[in-house]
Amino acid sequence: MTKPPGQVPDLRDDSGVVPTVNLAAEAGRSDFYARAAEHQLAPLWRVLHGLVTEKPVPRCVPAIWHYRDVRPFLMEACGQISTEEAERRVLVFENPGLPGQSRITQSLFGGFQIVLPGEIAPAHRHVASALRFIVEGRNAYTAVAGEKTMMEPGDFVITPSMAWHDHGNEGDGPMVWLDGLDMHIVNLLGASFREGYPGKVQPLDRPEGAAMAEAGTNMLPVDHDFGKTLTSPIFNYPYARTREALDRLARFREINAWHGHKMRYVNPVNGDWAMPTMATSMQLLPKGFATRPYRSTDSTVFTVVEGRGSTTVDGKTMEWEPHDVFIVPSWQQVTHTASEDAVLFTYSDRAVQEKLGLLREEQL
Ligand code: 1HN
Repeated sequence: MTKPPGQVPDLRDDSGVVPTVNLAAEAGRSDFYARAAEHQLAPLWRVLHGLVTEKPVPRCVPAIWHYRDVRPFLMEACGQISTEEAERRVLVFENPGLPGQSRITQSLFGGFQIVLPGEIAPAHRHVASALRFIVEGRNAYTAVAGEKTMMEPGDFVITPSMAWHDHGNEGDGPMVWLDGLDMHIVNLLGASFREGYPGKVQPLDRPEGAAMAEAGTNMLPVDHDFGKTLTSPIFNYPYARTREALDRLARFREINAWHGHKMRYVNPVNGDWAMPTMATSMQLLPKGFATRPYRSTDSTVFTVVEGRGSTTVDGKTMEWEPHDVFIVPSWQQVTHTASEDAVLFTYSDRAVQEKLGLLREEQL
């Protein structure tokens, strides 16, 4: 590449894209650029191809966090700060391509939260939606919009936008879960609000199991209005049921070459994803199974529920085992191989991309 002379800046944007303008002529335009900049005006032709790329240029990179490395830091965090002081004691997964931004992918947040026996994470609410995917521990609850649910490993739990939520550990061991949030999407749109509850916990005005009775049996009460929300009324999808569904599927159904046996979590009221912004799924990869190459525009967060195996993203291989968390960026070719029967939970921004007509995928 010919370097423009003097004070004219390098034309490559931070994705490495070079525009089509005649670099030799750029020097003669620098005075114009400088005067335009004083009026908050900038030439599109210097940035066009970096703004509108030929194909996705994800800022996030393939990455893996091994639970054996992360868990000691979670335990150490418990000695550093209480849940009360922290509000939420979470270690954030920072994608190495997006350091210092609390992003696990370009659009999503991911972190591991730890709650010790007797601790309460106080009630608050926010526009951002959250998912919890339980990693370790028992006898801890989350209360959401007046109803409590106990959480077990492998459960997928939803906190809808603006629902009051607090968590507590009534067991005798630490409770760890993966938090996934859409606040970067909310913030992009300038739509964030949050509030603390006036009190440590919210009042419980619905019995435990109410949501499951109303919406979790493939039937809905005829006299109930679920309102305008796009979030599933089921706020705990227990692992026992998910695992059984995958098992039953695997017994008779031909396996999908790109996904293994993969099921998505659905909102029983509208048939769409369980959450309006974050698509969530669980897949079973039988021992010895290797998927064919696949790519899609939704950068995806994976966590391993059971089993061992490896995932290759554009030629880079990551070996995984239970509770590891790894990332497959947008439009990068992925294959998975299971060395034991493996179960993987995923979340991504696919639910947003579908609603906006942006999602592309390719089965190779
Ligand atoms: C949050 O409210 C929770 O309620 C967890 O447990 C993680 C990360 C960022 C912002 C809010 C929770 C969060 C969070």
